[in-house]
Amino acid sequence: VEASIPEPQRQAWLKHQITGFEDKDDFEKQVVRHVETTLARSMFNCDETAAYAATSLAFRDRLVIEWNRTQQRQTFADSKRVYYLSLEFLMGRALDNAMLNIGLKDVAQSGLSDLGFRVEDIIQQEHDAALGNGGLGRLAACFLDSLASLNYPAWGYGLRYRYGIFKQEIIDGYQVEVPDYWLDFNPWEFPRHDVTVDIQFYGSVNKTTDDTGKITAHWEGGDTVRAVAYDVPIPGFATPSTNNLRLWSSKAASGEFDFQKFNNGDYESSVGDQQRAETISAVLYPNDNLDRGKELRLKQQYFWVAASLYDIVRRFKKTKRAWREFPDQVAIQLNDTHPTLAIVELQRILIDLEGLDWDDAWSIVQKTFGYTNHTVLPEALEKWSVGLFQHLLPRHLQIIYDINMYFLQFVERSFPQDRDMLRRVSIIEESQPKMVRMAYLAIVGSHKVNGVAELHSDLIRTTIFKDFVAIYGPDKFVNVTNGITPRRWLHQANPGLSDLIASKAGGSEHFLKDLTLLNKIELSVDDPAFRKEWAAIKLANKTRLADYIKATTGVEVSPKALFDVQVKRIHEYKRQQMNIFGVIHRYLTLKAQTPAERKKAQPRVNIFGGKAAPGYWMAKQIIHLINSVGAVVNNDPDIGDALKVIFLEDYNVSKAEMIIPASDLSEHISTAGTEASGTSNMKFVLNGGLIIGTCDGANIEITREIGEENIFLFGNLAEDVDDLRHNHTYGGDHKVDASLQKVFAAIESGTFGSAQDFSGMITAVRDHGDFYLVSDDFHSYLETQDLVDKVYADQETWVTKCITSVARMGFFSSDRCINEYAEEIWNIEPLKPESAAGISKGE
Ligand code: AZC
Repeated sequence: VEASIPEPQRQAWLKHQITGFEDKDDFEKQVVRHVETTLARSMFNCDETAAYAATSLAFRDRLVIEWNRTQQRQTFADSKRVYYLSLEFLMGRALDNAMLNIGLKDVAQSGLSDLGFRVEDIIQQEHDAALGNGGLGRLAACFLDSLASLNYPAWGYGLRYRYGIFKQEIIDGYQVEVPDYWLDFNPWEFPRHDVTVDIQFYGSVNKTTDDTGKITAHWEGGDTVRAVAYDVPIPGFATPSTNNLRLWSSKAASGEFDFQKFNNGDYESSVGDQQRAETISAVLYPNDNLDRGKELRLKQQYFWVAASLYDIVRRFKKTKRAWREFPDQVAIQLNDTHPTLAIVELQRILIDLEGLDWDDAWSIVQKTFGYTNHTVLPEALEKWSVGLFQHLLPRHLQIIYDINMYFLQFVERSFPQDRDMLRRVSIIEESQPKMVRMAYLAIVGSHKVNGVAELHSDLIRTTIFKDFVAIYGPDKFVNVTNGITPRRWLHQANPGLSDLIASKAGGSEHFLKDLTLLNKIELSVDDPAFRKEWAAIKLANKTRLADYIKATTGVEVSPKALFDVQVKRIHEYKRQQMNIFGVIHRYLTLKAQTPAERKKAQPRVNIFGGKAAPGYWMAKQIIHLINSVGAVVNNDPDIGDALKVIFLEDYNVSKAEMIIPASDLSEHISTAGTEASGTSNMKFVLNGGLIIGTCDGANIEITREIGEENIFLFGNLAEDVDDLRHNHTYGGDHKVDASLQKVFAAIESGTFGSAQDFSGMITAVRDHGDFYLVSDDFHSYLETQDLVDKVYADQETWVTKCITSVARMGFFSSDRCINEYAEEIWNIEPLKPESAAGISKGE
């Protein structure tokens, strides 16, 4: 490519190589330039918003230079790339992350200070990029950070929603949803109006036969919608590698509105096509762990998958390789079943458009894809009705039927005696109406299927995908335990602790790239000076959160109290209801005590945060109860500092960065076997908090790593859940724990407002089978909370547990996790820039 440019031109270009700022002076110059020229402002009207914009643009300039180089390097190297397809990327803020990953935050800090700003205030100006619901979307964001930091040639592909996850307001104790319009000013995206793909929907299929008798399918007619690429640079930490996240936005293929209709006075429908097309990427579906089967969602999925595959195939074809080499150049990871149509789409491209034989094409497809499952909850497993498919994607339905036919023939040959097997594993569920089971399609079309923590991977092998293990053998099903990026979740969120750890773990930030180096701090566990600093950092983080609580809720909490935090999406399986029942129990106990006894109690602040899906009635009831309990408890003069109950509005990534470092105890208390992994459990422990939790998800591996003396486990085990549930319904009367009955009695007597408002939560436990085993686990939960109080009273023991736990958390870096994917599933190698030693002081 380079050779095609004449020498004089090349010289002219090379003479003017752009460089980013390197020092403070340079940084200030760039900020001033952006304020004055890009933003058309001056020092007289540069407010914090403008200072944020200009700072971001100065950093963006640096990023873009490395981003271009990285892309060129990857193109020249022409080695295998991985494409991470995710309908959600919960990125949070970008500026702080860019400053730290590039290693120039201190430069920005002093530069901004010269110009009259505080870097913390500037960072706060940024709107979160909230293109995700919860764990699944945040995992994708952590993965992008690791992929870039480890120099893997990798692209993310997603949708550019105009509205991310809604903003939550709490009004009179109820959740109210407000749209999150976040694109007003977003310096982190680059529209690529020249990178577009036209995507087809509806229409019909015609088949033609050529002279040789070969049949070809043609998908014709229907609607076309245009996908436009928006690229977001993803900086690696302490490396120049900067990867690309490509998000697709939808618009009308024709581009203009209908003049004919306009002239005829039909103003509204003249822009109708435009609006209909733009609807596809307009909003993120706000459900976490729930599949609603809405047509627009399937449209989103195909739109995004087809655009991404077109892009990937286009890039591959430029290399002029033979098709059979495709899997040597391309690995595609499916983040849950949302992108499963990519399997069908690639098969369609290969057989309908590129003329390959079915078998050759299918072998390429299977080698290309890997599928990650994130849940065993039946209500979250995607199914689409055959009728909807037939209407929207008629050719894809035919291909799915063919995939299924060949698959079932294979199963029948292997298991001739098990007739029922065919019905059980068929990609088409013979229900009324017939449904396409997306998880089964994803398994059949991939070479590896993984769960996200050991227990979860065991569960998928032995329950929901059991038959497929029999069919394909055990090697296809692997575990890759989730991880988190220590850059955002320690270095960025908790700079005080990060610096303290750096001082003990080799004196540099290198531990952020090799998190196992954390173990060095265990040598200092008895060092009084270290312990004192440790405690001071936690207190400072708690004080900052207490100030925030005061500012946003008006409630005064003491930073000396035990901060007990449960922040995550509100879901019955995550059991926030059990937590608030426990809080009520604590309140009733305190009320029954004398003032002298109350004085001796361990003061607690119970902090909740999280969004309920707008249509999830029970989750909304839980939010309402938490707020109602808070309103009573926080204003009860008998109680004072002994107990406070806080609901923090609009939990998101940037709030998590403040809340997590301030916790003493966090709750990960799902019914055993329901939480696939959890990732905030890892974040809390990494920030020096302890966990109260069930034997579920990654809690189990956290326990193995940090030692069972450092975690408060309670409750029934996954293996007993089925029997317990069965007993609730069929085992005679279901006995509700006595202390839980007292809690119910208090709610029903109107202690927290109208009893009727909360009757659903009570009857679910008492009368409707208690599916999530709240009653079964309640006693052991309370006992364990009492133990927490006792241990916390002895601060020396507590701090020892915290330091020891952090020291042993090295395993949970998303770097380890990504390396496992790279080796076991993708078969890709890092592509090191010449100067990987890099642009940061980190290495
Ligand atoms: C979540 C799981 O509930 C959570 O346990 C896990 O840590 C996370 O994925 C990342 O793997 N799942 C989802 O958010 N959604 C679905 C559909 O599984």
